[in-house]
Amino acid sequence: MVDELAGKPNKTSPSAAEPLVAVIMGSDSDLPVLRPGLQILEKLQIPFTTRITSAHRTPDWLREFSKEAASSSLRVIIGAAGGAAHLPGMCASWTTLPVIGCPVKATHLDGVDSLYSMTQMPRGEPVATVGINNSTNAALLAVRILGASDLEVRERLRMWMAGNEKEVLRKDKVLLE
Ligand code: RP5
Repeated sequence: MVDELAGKPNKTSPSAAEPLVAVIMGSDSDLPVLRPGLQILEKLQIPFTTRITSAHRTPDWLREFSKEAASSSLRVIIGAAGGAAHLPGMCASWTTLPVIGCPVKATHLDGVDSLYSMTQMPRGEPVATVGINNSTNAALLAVRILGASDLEVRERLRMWMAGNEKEVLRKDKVLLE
């Protein structure tokens, strides 16, 4: 699956000289779950980077990445992992940037293990956790964080939400026909 990453929104998205969001994951097997979120970031023109930073297979790399993140262009980190998903929690302990956890359904426990690993972070190092496999909400939360200090991003998000509203109302009318 690593080949699939090549030339895709891996490393840095095409429009992104300076990524604002990092989407880090425990394994390339998490990538399919992350695709919808990456598409949202692309649609809303948020420069992002994707990296594989396994907490247990490449702990030194995760530490290095997390420690350097705040002094780079990055403003938000999305951390996705399955199983005993300590990736975003460990990342949060090494950075002051906001960390969003995206639990991945990867084991016989259907992602509940990952959800609890992220949402049950002990006090001190928060991980803002979204629903299991919900990379869409992880991306949208990242956009909202960026939008809090960027009017243009906020406006793009507002238009995206207005588009959703229009679409649901259109479907509602279709049901009546
Ligand atoms: C976690 O273990 C990864 O985030 C992934 O969700 C899960 C399985 O990883 P692979 O065995 O597919 O690499 O670390």
